[in-house]
Amino acid sequence: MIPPTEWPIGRTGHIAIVGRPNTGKSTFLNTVLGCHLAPVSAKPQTTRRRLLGIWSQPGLQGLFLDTPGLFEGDTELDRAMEQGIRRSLEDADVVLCLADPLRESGAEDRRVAGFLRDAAKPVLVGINKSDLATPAQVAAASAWWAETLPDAPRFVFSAVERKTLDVVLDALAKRLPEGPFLYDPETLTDAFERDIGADLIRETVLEELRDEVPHAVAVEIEAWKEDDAANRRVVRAVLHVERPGQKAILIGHGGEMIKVLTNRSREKLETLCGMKVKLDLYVRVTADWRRKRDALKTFGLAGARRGG
Ligand SMILES: Nc1nc2c(ncn2[C@@H]2O[C@H](COP(=O)(O)OP(=O)(O)OP(=O)(O)O)[C@@H](O)[C@H]2O)c(=O)[nH]1
Ligand SMILES: [Mg+2]
Repeated sequence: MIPPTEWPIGRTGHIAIVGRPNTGKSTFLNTVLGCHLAPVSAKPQTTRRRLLGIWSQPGLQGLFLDTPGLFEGDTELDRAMEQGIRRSLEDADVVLCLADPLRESGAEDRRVAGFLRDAAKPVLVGINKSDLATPAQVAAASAWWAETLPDAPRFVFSAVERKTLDVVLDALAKRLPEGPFLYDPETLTDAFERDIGADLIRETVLEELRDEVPHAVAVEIEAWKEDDAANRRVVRAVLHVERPGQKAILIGHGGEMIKVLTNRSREKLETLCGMKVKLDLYVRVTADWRRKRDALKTFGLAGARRGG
């Protein structure tokens, strides 16, 4: 820990990462920080709450805010996610809007652009996934954003390849104001370890289950404590689902699925915590939790929370 009086002065500010679902926002954050902090999956709507990632360099502290993908939904959860995006845009000194050239730009990107116009913050557009996209796809995405947000410079890169990110990172850094660092330069986030753990368990659910089921799952950590004698972390988490049928799918035939979820999640938690983890997962039905504000608060998906 470096004491606050010794934190350097330099360019310091918030960078909101926004875009429609699945454009690579969380992947970008993880690559910049060099660690698996934010949940990532091939399914849309992976991120549900904003996450602060602190990128400290000599003379520079970029406070990245990873946000949920913007889409139009009708549940309390969808509204809470949208609120998280708006709050992040309010807090931002500069915005990185990520686009996915593999999918045609359309209504969702138009909505993102509307949010950005309302926020009236400096915007850079990142055309991501350049390792997968054809030159024609990159050109089409670039042309669409040039027409939609003519003042926003565009950058092409791949969020899975760190070396391609330097140009956009430089451009973001230049747009941050001068000031004292806001966080200890040795820390990567202000999120609680148990919240990151909950998100990694949910990431595992997204990886292992198909269709709509993973979207009906919320992870609540009931216990997260040290077992000093055994030098390990003891974690008990509940997977809340909305209906009994989903509970049966999560448990699986003869308990096969819950075993897979427990083993894969445990590996991730052990990497996160740097120690052995004893993990117990339970499945509980909390009917229609995505429509209930109280449930969202209990699960840390709405209301006051850390994150920049
Ligand atoms: N090949 C390749 N895959 C990428 C790249 N960026 C992201 N991905 C993949 O795209 C998928 C979505 O990535 P995420 O980082 O979860 O996307 P997101 O924008 O945070 O998604 P939401 O949280 O749902 O809004 C994952 O399968 C990533 O591995 C990239 O530059 N190249
Ligand atoms: Mg994400």
